[in-house]
Amino acid sequence: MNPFRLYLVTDDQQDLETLKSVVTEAVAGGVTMVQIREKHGDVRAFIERAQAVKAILQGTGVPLIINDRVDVALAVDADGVHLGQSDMPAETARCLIGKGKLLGLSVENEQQLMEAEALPVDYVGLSAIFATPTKSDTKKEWGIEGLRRAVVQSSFPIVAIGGINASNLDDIITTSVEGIALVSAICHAPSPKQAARELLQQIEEVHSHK
Ligand code: TZP
Ligand code: MG
Repeated sequence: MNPFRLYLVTDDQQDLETLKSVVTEAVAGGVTMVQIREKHGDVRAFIERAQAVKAILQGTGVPLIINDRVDVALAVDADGVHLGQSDMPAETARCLIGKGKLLGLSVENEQQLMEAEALPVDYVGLSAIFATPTKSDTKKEWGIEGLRRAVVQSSFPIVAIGGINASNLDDIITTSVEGIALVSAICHAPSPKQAARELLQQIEEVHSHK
């Protein structure tokens, strides 16, 4: 099973109890990977939240990815790390986490996408496909055509992120992208379980017509 298919990225504005219930429901709904993304709290809170999510994912086969921080990933023995362009260099992160862990990198333009080809990463996150209130400092919108070109160009699996929801998912999937990552479409849904389940069904539906 492709682990990138439906990739949940958590909302750091949600408190610990909400985070736990969102992740529990999203996994029940079928998400294939979970990234803990913390932008505002301290490192202790980050570790506490990562440990709580790790406990939920234990035994499910759903990998746990830590955003930005290799130290937190090592501290909780996560399955991988997702780096931004201003985080630790990918080569350094790979040395620290070892070969058996997943390493992802966000790319914000064509230059970074090309440079990633030489890096020891497992997948690339294309940021951002569409403008989104969840992340206000995105530099570029790849759009559907930009995503399509990137999928052809890159030798790595591509994960699309930014403004993705049920209304634009069909267009995203027809680009043959390996995965989609979402925050609000799952974390802010009335039922994260139902949202994940419906998104997954929609993805499978589009694939079955290709
Ligand atoms: N990186 C690029 S856009 C984004 C991140 C973390 C946020 C995506 O959130 P949403 O709510 O799925 O648009
Ligand atoms: Mg980051």
